[in-house]
Amino acid sequence: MATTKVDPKLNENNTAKKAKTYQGLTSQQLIDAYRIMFTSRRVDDREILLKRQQKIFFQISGAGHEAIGVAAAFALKASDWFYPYYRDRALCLALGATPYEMLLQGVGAADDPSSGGRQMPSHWAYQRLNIVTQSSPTGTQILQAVGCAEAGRYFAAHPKASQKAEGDYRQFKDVQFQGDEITYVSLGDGTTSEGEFWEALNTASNRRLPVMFCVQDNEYAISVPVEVQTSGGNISRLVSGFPNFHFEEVDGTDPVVAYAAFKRAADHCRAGHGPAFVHAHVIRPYSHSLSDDERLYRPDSERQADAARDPVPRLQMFLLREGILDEKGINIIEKEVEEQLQADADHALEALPPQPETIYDYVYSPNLDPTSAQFATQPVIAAPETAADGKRSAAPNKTMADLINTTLRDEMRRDERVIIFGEDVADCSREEYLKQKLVKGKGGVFKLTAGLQSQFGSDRVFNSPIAEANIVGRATGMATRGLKPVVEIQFFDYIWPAMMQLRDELPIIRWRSNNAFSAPLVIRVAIGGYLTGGAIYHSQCGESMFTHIPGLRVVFPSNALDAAGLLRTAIRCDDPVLFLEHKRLYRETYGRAPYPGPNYMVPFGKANVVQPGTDLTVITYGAVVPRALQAAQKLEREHQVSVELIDLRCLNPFDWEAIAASVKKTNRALIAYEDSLSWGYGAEIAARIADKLFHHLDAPVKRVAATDTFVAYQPLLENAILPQSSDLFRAMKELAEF
Ligand SMILES: Cc1ncc(C[n+]2csc(CCOP(=O)(O)OP(=O)(O)O)c2C)c(N)n1
Ligand SMILES: [Mg+2]
Repeated sequence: MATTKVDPKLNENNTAKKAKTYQGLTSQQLIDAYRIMFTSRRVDDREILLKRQQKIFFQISGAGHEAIGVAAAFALKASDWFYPYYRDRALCLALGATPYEMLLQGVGAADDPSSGGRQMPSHWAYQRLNIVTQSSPTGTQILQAVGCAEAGRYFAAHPKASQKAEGDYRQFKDVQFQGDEITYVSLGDGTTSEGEFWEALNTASNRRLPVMFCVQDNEYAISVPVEVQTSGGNISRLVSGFPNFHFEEVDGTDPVVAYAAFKRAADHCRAGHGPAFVHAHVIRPYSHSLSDDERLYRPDSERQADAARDPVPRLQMFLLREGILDEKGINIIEKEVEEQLQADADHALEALPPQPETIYDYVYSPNLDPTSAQFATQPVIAAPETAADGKRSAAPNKTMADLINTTLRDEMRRDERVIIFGEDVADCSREEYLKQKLVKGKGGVFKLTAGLQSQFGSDRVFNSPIAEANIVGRATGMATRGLKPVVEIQFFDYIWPAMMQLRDELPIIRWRSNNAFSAPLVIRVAIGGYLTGGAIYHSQCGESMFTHIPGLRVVFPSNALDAAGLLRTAIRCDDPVLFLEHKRLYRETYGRAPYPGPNYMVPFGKANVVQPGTDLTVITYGAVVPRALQAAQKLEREHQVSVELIDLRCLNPFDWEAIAASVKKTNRALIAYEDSLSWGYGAEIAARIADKLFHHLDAPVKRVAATDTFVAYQPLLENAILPQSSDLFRAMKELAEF
């Protein structure tokens, strides 16, 4: 970017002192800056025109934020990583995105490199420029940027982990990293009100991560002024206590001043001292977006004061004053920009839209299908051992908890990209206690990760703050870079702070970027009740809220062997997976199994027929499986009713073929699940059976589930609320007799 010679045609008088630089910026860089800033403003103006002509469908501008974007881009390197927000048009242009590409997103073209027509304009994603796909929710990018920085640091410490490997997600995940890279993340002043912003500052500070936060403070969040958002009206004052940060508060309408600030900030990050926080005061000369009219809440006086600080004319005056450009030179640049933009707009308006039949592309990985035979392997059980006394003992049965732990261990050994974090998952954060053998270590509140930190080190297994969005957001950023985080949410009941990341980010990254980015990772979650005393906040289910999210695989094993096989598939596959582990099943006698070896996998979307039958079909999963089995066996014993019991194992995708084949045979279907009845997982299955198998049914499709309440503490109430074996028995009997 940095050329020193100024084109003579742009400045005939050539009054600039050639060698002079401005905070390190050469005359030519300042001319480049002007060209980019002017282009940025004119792309906005062009989009506004096109929107008014109804040729594009949305517009949000970067006006007033041009100087800060150019300054940041000039101070950073192409190999750094970028999580910009919608006002960062000038940043993206300065990094190498083109106006034509931006206009392609405006018209929603198939060739729009950011999203293939799936996202609004100014939702940047340029794979070649390390500009990671951005979305609309304010602030969701910030924790991901922290995770991105963590991934860079991890790969620098474990360079071999970046190597490609055949046969799993790594085959399709290129890893690039630089030892001294910086992750830039920007946001508006209003967005600092989001909790995730504070979670990100906390972790970046605590881990001394090379994250450059840029708050672009235009004093408004749509119509809400900064003093309403931020106590005291100045975010710099509030964040100043975070350790390890370098802080800058600058006039973000002056590219020279802003550049100097970014340079100092970048030096701090690159030297490994920690994150930086650049608070840039900017203006918003246009309304929030074309859907907003700022005259409703801002008087003319305020808008005129902003206009006096407009970065584009300001830089123009600076260039003239310094003799870097003359008026003719300015005119040449502006004319070139306008002509090119006209051509770009004409060209973009002719671009082809995406075809409707492509809507399902990239909901999931197009490369690796976790339902395929590649993920179906047989258990390899160790041969019986012969003891000294000649007695032969078979491989011992293991609990679900044991086999999950073993699977994690196997996969961490096999794949150095696998890292584990979450609440209490480490053996001991104060690792000197472990080293001195003063403590044994915890390894999870249910001990599922016990021993992993001790075996694989504290940079591969570590505790997170109690902040679920932090866990999922960071993991998403890491997975985008190619790591395979296997994170834990301690209780399903506490997953909700992560819901924004889980609904609006993680599962959509591939789809919204038209396959340019992806974040395959695993979220293990302890779920479910039947705990006797678990009460409301340690017993909930709620899986249907997640099976309703396209792009997210949802798995729910009922026994040790399936848990091992499905977890391995989850780790090796190329999609994000919510792996639900029923707490009651962790150490249950039911469903124990010998260690199936380090390559045992169960494909997703394949049900297990727990017992075949002819009279009715029961479709269930999780902790209801053993309860339904008990009921079915009793029904067989007492009433000679033969029940076919199907354990779905995987809820998204689910095994419709197994259900259909069974219902066609038995002509009766009962869906049993632990979650509350209404709008639950069984509703979808029941609707599909009614829709697709109507002519095969001899009885109405039935459901057994929890009451439409929460799960109570007192065991008498818990028993009444959750579906019991006796409830299942009664429902099966009624259905058989219908
Ligand atoms: C989580 C969330 N809540 C609300 C919105 C709607 N919204 C979009 S932009 C915006 C204001 C953001 O203000 P600020 O962070 O100051 O950025 P600016 O637009 O001023 O640059 C709001 C409320 C959103 N996109 N996401
Ligand atoms: Mg703002």
